[in-house]
Parts: sequence; structure tokens; C-alpha cells
Amino acid sequence: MKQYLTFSEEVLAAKENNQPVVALESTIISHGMPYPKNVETARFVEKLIRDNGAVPATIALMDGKIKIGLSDDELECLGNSKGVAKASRRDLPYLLATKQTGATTVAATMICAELADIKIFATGGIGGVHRGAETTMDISADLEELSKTNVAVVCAGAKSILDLGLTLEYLETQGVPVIGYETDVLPAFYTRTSEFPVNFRANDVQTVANTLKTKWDLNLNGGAVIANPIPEEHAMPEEEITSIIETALQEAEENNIHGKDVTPFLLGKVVELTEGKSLEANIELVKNNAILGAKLAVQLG
Ligand code: PSU
Ligand code: MN
Repeated sequence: MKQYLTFSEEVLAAKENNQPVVALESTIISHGMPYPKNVETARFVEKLIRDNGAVPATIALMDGKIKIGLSDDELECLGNSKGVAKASRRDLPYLLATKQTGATTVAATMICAELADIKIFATGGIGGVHRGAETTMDISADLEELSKTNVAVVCAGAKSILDLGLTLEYLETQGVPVIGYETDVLPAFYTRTSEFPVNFRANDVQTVANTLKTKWDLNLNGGAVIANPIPEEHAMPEEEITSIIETALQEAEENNIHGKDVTPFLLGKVVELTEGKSLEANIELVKNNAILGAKLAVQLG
């Protein structure tokens, strides 16, 4: 298995010295944000993790290897080239075997992080049960991954392009704890709140770290969702974002978008329809999650 992994020098040194490491995904760079903000954000997020006492490990597939930690050139390549594949669980073997460049989703990043023995992963939002999933069966592989792979995902909840209620039901069935960081309700990515309560509230990093340690000590396999609301000053007005998401969903249907193209299509539309305002919110919440992820990795030791 180790033959498929390549570590950056920084991550390798961190592992040798038992320093805390935070995994970062790359689909958010290739398919989640436009160039050049995607690459700028990726670099800045790595810096924030370092400033908060941990080492960042951005993960991607290149030249038949799972790269754990990327160079500046590699980040640039992921953010600024057309042919990067979106890689979820099912895509990993083919993309590696054919030596293609792949950007890992939450699911694939969790798999790779676990292979690299990294427990904490920070991102923007997780995939989930899509609206209308009762007929389309569109449920992100991220949820299934959370049920079996031992990595905690720090995120700002999930976007309301998804059915947040059904997403929580799915996670409950799969035994995935959803822990609100200083919140009683699931944040909805651009906004701090939703109508859905989280399972547990933690007011400090130590409670989150102790919960994770206990889960894994008990061999309760799977991850956890650490839901961290977007900072107040960057949150978007709820009515505005709700109506834009409705329009984006309608356009996805009119354009007959299916499968793995659905989420990137909706993300792109939302950025377009908010004239970039949603992108700023997205960037700020990712930064906020990176800081919490680093603190959590430090606490977990
Ligand atoms: N949600 C976001 N930004 C993202 C994604 C989701 O707000 O960039 C990406 C993540 O990589 C996530 C993936 O794992 O989309 C989910 O895609 P799908 O719904 O096809 O599983
Ligand atoms: Mn899907």
C-alpha cells in the first residue's frame, strides 16, 4: 500500500517528529473555486495551519501516486489546468493506475489521510443527500466514507444545495457524530444556522478531541463531522442565498446535469449568481475551519 504514497518533505518531517498534521482536500481547489482565488486560498490556508502549530498536507493524485503535501507548482497545476479529474472513492484506482491528475473529494481525501495516518481534515463543506434524492438517488460518497474511515472532518456544515435534514438522517443511520463547535444547530455553509440541531455541542477544542479519542479507542470506526459556523462578519443574508440556490438548482435540472458534475455545477452557478460574493464567504469559512483543524490536531497530539 505504501508504494502508492508520496510525502512532501514538510509532511515527512512532521511525521518523523510526531508533529500534528491537518489534511486538506483538492477538489475544492480544482472544482470548488475559480482560478486564481483557488490557488491563493489553498496557499493561505496552509499558512494558517502552520501559524496554528500544525503542518498542512494537501492531498491529490499525480503520476500514479497519492501525494500527501503539495509543492507550490503542484497547487498551481491543480488550480489552473482543465484536465484535472474529480476523484472520489470509486475513481482512485483507475486514476492512479492510468497516472492521471486527480483532485480528491472529501471521501477520497479521508481515504488517503487514513492511509497516511492523519486524523484531522479541514475543508469547506461536505457532500450530502441531494434535494430530490428520493428519485435521483444522488447521495454523496462523502457520507458513506464518514461511516467507515477514521478521520474527523472540520467543515462549515453543508450547503443548502443539499437536503440538510436527509443528510443528517443518513449520518445518524451510519453512526456518524455531528458535533457543533460553539453551535446548537447545523451551520448551512454561507449562513451560521439552519433549522436542524446538531447531535452534540462542544464549546472547546478539548471536548472535540476527547470525543474523537474515545470514539477511536472504542474501535467505533468512522469519522465525525465537526461543524464550525462561518464567522458572523462573513455570513451571507439568508434570503439572498436561498433564492440563488433555488435558481442554481433549477438551472442544473434544465441543463440535465447528473452524477459527479452536479456539485461543481451548482457551486459554479452560486458564485456566478452572487457575483463572487459567495466566493469571499467560502474563502473565509475555509480559513476559519483550517484554524480550528490545526488547533484540534494539536490538542489530539
Ligand atoms: N461542497 C462545497 N465545496 C466543494 C465540495 C462540496 O461547498 O468543493 C466538493 C467536495 O470535494 C466534496 C464534493 O467532497 O464536492 C462532493 O461531491 P459529490 O456531491 O459529487 O460527492
Ligand atoms: Mn452525487
